[in-house]
Amino acid sequence: NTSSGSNSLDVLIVGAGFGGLYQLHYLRKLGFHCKVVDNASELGGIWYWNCYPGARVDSDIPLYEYSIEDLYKDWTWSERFPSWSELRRYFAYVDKKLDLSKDVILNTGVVSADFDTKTSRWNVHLSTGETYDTKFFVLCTGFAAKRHEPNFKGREKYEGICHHTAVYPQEGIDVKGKKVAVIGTGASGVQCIQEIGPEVSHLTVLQRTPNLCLPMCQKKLDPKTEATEKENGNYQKIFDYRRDTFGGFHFDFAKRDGNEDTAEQQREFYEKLWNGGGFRFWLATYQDCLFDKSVNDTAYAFWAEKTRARINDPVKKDILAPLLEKQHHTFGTKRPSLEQRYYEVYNQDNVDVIPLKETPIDTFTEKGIKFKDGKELDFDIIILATGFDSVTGGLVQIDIKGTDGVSLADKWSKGTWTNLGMTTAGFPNMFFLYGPQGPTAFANGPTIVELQGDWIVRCIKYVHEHNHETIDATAEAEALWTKHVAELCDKTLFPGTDSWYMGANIPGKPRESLNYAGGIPRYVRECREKEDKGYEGFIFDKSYGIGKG
Ligand code: NA7
Repeated sequence: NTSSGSNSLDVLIVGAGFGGLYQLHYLRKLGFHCKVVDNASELGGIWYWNCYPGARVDSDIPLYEYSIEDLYKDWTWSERFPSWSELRRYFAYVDKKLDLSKDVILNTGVVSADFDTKTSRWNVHLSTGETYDTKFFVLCTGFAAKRHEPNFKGREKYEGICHHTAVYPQEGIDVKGKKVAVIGTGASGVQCIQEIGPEVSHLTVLQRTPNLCLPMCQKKLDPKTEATEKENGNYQKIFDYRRDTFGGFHFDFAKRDGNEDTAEQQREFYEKLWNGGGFRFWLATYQDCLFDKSVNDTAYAFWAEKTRARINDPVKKDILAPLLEKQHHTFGTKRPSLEQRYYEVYNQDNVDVIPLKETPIDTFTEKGIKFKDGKELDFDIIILATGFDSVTGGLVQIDIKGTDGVSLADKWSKGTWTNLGMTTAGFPNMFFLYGPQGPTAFANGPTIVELQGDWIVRCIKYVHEHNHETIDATAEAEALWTKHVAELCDKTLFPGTDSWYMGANIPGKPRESLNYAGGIPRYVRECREKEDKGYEGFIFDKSYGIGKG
């Protein structure tokens, strides 16, 4: 225990989602005095905020849950891809089992933090005006903690209801019989559109880029079957296996290239992946699909054929699922979303789609939106499904100052620098997970927060047991890791697509690979190697000038 007063901690953790609660549980078990701080009024992280109609997870059960403490044994999911409300109930269940809430400070934001070079401790300032001092500072803010609300002209004039999906009212909005616009067709837009389409009087979807959606193949789960699966050890097998696959799923890329198969074999293979549902068509496909454009083209053409067949109107068909010759981006280099009845919704007479690249928004008006072609549409409700300042936004929105007084936002203003995707030089005893330069983008949260979480917990334990005051990444190691992440990405097709993986969804954000593209097993091995060499690439008890020898 390194803390001394009531506001003195060993570890302050930001975020009460999967990542933060995992840290709390294991660090507390080791005897550390910890608190989690979160803006929300309940546990759940992303699942607290994202309660828009149809919000649900896109990883199959039991991938998307904790593998620890036999929690799975007494919890039964009702659907293969659970909704936000079921995930919220899951968090309440985990809370009860692990007795977490007593160490969670809710309804409270972390506003700023600065490292005191005299005491080698972090001072963390909360929205309540309180300050905590802590030896370790662990940011578990997730990859989507800062929403992106584009600066639409005239937004303030609009008098109807307008919400971003990430701050959708907890009590919901009655959309029945209303004229609604949804801007954005990422995962949030797709889920919301397919849910409200059948309820509203009119829905207008404003699409900038088509989403290359895959069939979710949702199904209700039978509790008896699940109980048998658990008894047979199949949940545990999946938990073990997810750590060994590229993306943390219970399937992996095929160990062959696309052109090893004939066109007929390819088709048969794609059909199988397609019918399996979920991300199989993305992450269990040919191993070179995200590397070789000619192979990727075969996947795209298959996707377009399948999808176009579901859309009746020829104009909507071209907007939503363009042919290969007119594709906006290669398949899988933007995260595909899983859909249930998304394309069928567009066959309803009351649902329109406007392609924003051809018909851009001019301004919001008092009653709706005016387009550059002069058309004006009135809406009772406008839903902004415009995504997030992903991966780094949640970290840099907190004013964190390191050893030389430079803020994290300034350090990363022209590009992100990390060592192992969990630390950054000049910010000693500070860790983050499910963030930049880790295997965040393809994978699912629980898998990553357990793997990175274990590394962080072991590192904190090591620092403590070896009586070190601080651990800090070296600038050299960080430069090497950052280069390594860029090189891995450059071999793939990802750099060619504007996506949040590349920071390209936010105006002015540096374009770079925010994601480690080497897959989970390689990532874990690389982190473990540094650890086994006594934390190679890190420096202990560095002198930071003032107050130190
Ligand atoms: P995404 O996937 O980033 O989607 C945001 C959507 O909003 C996307 O279609 C964007 O179009 C669109 N967008 C963004 N800015 C604008 C402006 N200025 N005008 C019009 N349209 C815009 O966020 P989600 O919330 O859907 O999903 C985030 C992740 O959460 C998802 O990947 C899952 O992992 C879970 P664009 O494609 O950039 O042209």
